[in-house]
Amino acid sequence: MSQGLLHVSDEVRDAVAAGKPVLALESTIFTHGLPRPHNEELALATEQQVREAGVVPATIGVVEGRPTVGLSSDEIVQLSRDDSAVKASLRDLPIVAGKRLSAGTTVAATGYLAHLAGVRVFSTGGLGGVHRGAETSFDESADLGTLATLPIVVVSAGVKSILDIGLTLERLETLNLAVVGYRTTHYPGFYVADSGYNLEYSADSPSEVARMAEARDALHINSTLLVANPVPESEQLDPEMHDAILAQAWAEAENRGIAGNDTTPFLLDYIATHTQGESMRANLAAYRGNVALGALIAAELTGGAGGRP
Ligand code: PSU
Ligand code: MN
Repeated sequence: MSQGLLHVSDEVRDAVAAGKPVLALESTIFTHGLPRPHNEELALATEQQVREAGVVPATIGVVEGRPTVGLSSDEIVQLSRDDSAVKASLRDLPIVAGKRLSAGTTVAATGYLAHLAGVRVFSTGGLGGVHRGAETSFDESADLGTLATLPIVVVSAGVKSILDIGLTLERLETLNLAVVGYRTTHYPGFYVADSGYNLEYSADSPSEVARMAEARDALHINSTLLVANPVPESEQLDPEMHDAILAQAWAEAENRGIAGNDTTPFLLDYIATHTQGESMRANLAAYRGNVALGALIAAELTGGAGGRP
């Protein structure tokens, strides 16, 4: 289907129309988040994981200017290998479309396109948030403001500890973004199960999350329900190692005078390099867990895997 510019694959369109469960997945994770060839392996394995759960995967990105909900395997491979693919947040979509560029979509852009296509649940790794020093840099991800306008469910493993987690949680409150921990009231810190910050509420099952989303919709509240799903403790980055490496990474960034938009890639690269792959392992485990939970929530919201009888 093409509703004008937006392309929705036949499989996703048919599943949405039939009330079958669909799970949205982002593409920045494989265009910009992970090194090759892990990136395309992960993207394809994730689609397979969703299918095995009886849910239709809707990987979302921009292919040669065309925003697409339900990328084909070939398109996923193409984007994964494309050096010229850019990272597109919501504000970039018209520009990349006009310029016929290919792009990985951020949480903001992916959530927006998912909602346009009628997809209600979206699993990602880590959300964007408020950067340290934002009180002078104003650097806050557009993910937050955008999710405040989208009545969907987003499952993440929290935000990375390179962000200012306390300020991020404050902004979520200001923006009316509800956050529930999945079986925990400890807000997860992406690489680690517990960031040290607490949440007011937890949800104990996919059906409880679905009830909250249905109540939100019944009340015409148009903001995302965020589900914070911790990486399993057995697969987290050792918290002591995590804290030590993060402190070193910050010190090194300051030493080298790294600032602004270069800070995040530098810190992530430093953490990856100095944990001998442990952070990557935790990253992948967190993502896998979010995809599994998102599939269960999508199934609950449509009356079970395979859709309503
Ligand atoms: N967090 C991560 N890794 C990522 C991202 C977030 O741990 O790759 C990506 C997501 O796509 C998120 C985006 O939506 O970065 C946020 O970027 P920005 O801060 O530029 O809005
Ligand atoms: Mn930013």
